Amino acid sequence: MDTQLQPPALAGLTSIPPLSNPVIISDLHLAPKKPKTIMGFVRFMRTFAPRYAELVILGDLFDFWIGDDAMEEAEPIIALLKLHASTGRRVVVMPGNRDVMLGAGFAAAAGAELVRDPITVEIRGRKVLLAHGDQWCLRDEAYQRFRAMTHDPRWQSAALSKSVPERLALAQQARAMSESDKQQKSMADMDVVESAVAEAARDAGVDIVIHGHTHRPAAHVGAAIERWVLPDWELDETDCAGRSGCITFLEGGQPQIQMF
Ligand SMILES: [Mn+2]
Repeated sequence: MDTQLQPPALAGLTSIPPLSNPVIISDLHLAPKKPKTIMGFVRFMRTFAPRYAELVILGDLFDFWIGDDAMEEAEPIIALLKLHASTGRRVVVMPGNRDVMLGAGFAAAAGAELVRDPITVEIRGRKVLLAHGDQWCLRDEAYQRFRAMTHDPRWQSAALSKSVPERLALAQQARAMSESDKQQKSMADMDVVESAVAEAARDAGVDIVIHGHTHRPAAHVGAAIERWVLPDWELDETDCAGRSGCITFLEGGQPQIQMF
């Protein structure tokens, strides 16, 4: 089998070396139709990311990803990541739901460490569970069935064996379905189930979880398990002022959300 077409679900690392001073982002949803968000990411990569030893992307960097054999459109973004990695900084990428098909070919091109979702990582001496977050949106049963399908290595292999135009058509279909679906669901339906996050944290032996996906940036720190939610990036919508941000860490491992 062409290694580039290895099912992405089997391609990610299950453990990585500790992170000394990471900046974490997620949910940029980069796509050609989002020029301002792309420019925001370019600025971030030139001015902000270089202050940190590691760049960690917790899913949905891209609005869609149909396979590592069709990444021409993303070349400028991949080149930015590769340049960053070439300066001795680490780039860690976890696939999300939109870009669940990010695989070993992408990771090699970007100079990135591709990781599984979720993964336990030591950050500034503290063990942290990192995840995209959609696995805990358990109130949406239809979505969880769809998620199980798209994370199945056999489904992924079958999808990757289709032609690029076929895959593009399927991705557009899935996208349209999810958009019409979303309009019928409440915000609560689409948020994570706290007890499921806490259970995953306990299983991993950690007391802190960082995830994205829900677009509801917040620090939930009252309970036994701290849950930090990353901001999404949206600089193109005309009906909002635009938002983007990240999570970084103080010495001792205390996270902080930064919006910009
Ligand atoms: Mn997502």
